Amino acid sequence: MSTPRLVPLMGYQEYPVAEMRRRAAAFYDEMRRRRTVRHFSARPVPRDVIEQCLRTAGTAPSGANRQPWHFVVVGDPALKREIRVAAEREEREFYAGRATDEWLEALAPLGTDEHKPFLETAPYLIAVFAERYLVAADGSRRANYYVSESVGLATGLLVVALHHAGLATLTHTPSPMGFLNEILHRPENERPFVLLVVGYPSANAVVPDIARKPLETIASFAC
Ligand code: IYR
Repeated sequence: MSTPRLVPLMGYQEYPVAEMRRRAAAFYDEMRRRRTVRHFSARPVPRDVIEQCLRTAGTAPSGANRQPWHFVVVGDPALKREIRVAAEREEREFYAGRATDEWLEALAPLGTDEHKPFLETAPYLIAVFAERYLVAADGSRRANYYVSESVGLATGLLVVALHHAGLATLTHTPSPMGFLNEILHRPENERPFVLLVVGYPSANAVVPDIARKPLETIASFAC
């Protein structure tokens, strides 16, 4: 058992209460503008911006600090096409029968269907993989902990970072997503988590007319 190595907390920044309020409100104003986008421009996005946003994703807290995530950035048109073909194959089955009527009814307000042209149009796809366990050199397995929670947090930070940088995203979850392991040559211990579509919205992008639940609905205070 190794002993913990503790160092002083260096990065923490406290603000006066008025400044705290201002920052919290300003950040909310920025985040409430975020919309999931399904109409992307083909305009190229600087790769270094994606890299920087991935660094932010990598700051997420994780179970036992295992950081059980891996991000594959796909910009190659041939790979994007392969992913589109495979995703649309699954989606066709989903919309034509695998989805329950109740599920299809829940999706109706979003106007989604099996056609996913954005998987080719958008300059980048980011396939997020969850590292379910680690494989040592001798083939033995080492467990990771709270993998979905950890990768969910990292993905959330990535979506925030990309929005903050001025890019649009779609959190896409073709189901099942096993084809991503094959196309992107990821090992068996990694499970596809989500496929993020990243780019500029197209000039004529439209979004569903839907609203966010108010604070009173999403939170209660036991104080
Ligand atoms: N994966 C399908 C269906 C879908 C499911 C949910 I839950 C959504 O919020 C949106 C879509 C698709 O991408 O069309």
